[in-house]
Amino acid sequence: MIIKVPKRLDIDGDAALREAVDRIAIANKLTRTRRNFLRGSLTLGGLSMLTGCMLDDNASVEAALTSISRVNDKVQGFLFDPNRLAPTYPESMITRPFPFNAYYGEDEVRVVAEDGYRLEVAGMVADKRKWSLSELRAMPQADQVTRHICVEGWSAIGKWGGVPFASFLKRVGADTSAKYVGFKCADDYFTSIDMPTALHPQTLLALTYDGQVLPPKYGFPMKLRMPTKLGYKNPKHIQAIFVTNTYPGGYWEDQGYNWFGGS
Ligand SMILES: Nc1nc2c(c(=O)[nH]1)N[C@H]1C(S)=C(S)[C@@H](COP(=O)(O)O)O[C@H]1N2
Ligand SMILES: [Mo]
Repeated sequence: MIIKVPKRLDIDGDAALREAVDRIAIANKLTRTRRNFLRGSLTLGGLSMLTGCMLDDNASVEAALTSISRVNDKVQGFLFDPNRLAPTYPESMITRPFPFNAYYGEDEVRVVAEDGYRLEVAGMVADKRKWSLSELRAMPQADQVTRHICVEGWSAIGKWGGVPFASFLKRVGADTSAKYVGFKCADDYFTSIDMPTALHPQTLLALTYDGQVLPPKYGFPMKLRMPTKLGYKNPKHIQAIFVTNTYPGGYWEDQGYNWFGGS
């Protein structure tokens, strides 16, 4: 299965976290992956009844599964509560060292040079000016100590600081009635999120980790940090941000991970 809720997570005595994990588990039940979907409850016959099409070739099976998966994203978007906050923790609970993860090993971490770096902003925004890091650092900053949960079965508490993403979107004049915000990264990673999560008060355009400039392994020059979403939805090394109504998918999402990926 693709969305795994880590079983070894120590959630005793943390009711808010337990609830968040339960909500992810519920979302997961609603959103079976393509392979599980075929292996699991529904037969191809049942699927063709649901979609009203004859599923006699691979392309139409794929199309039917994609349309069902997109419906499940909508259900999860509906369940998402834009006012509910993810749990926060005291600094004494920060996991040290905080784990590194990417689709490559730590010896291949992308090192982006600060000189000449400019964040690109595109799509449905009024102001497409590029941003230097010092301009981003001059905006009001916030920080959070929250838990990162990776579908590979680990979780860790970390401290990130940066620009609340809602204020950044406001500043660039983003059309917040658009459906998606997409991210292109300096490695070959890319992902996208729903607008309500982009505007969530804990969604942070993170420039620091544990009070220091974000180190390369955690995504220099910036990552989008969302404690309401699983690890793979949190892009590191962001190069470009775009606002769109066209579904942008993502690196793992295009390989079957659930697109909403959150609680
Ligand atoms: N650019 C980029 N962002 C990425 C990834 C990646 O491979 N490349 N991996 C994702 C996954 S699966 C996880 S769990 C987190 C890991 O972040 P960390 O190294 O800060 O723990 O980054 C996410 N964002
Ligand atoms: Mo992950």
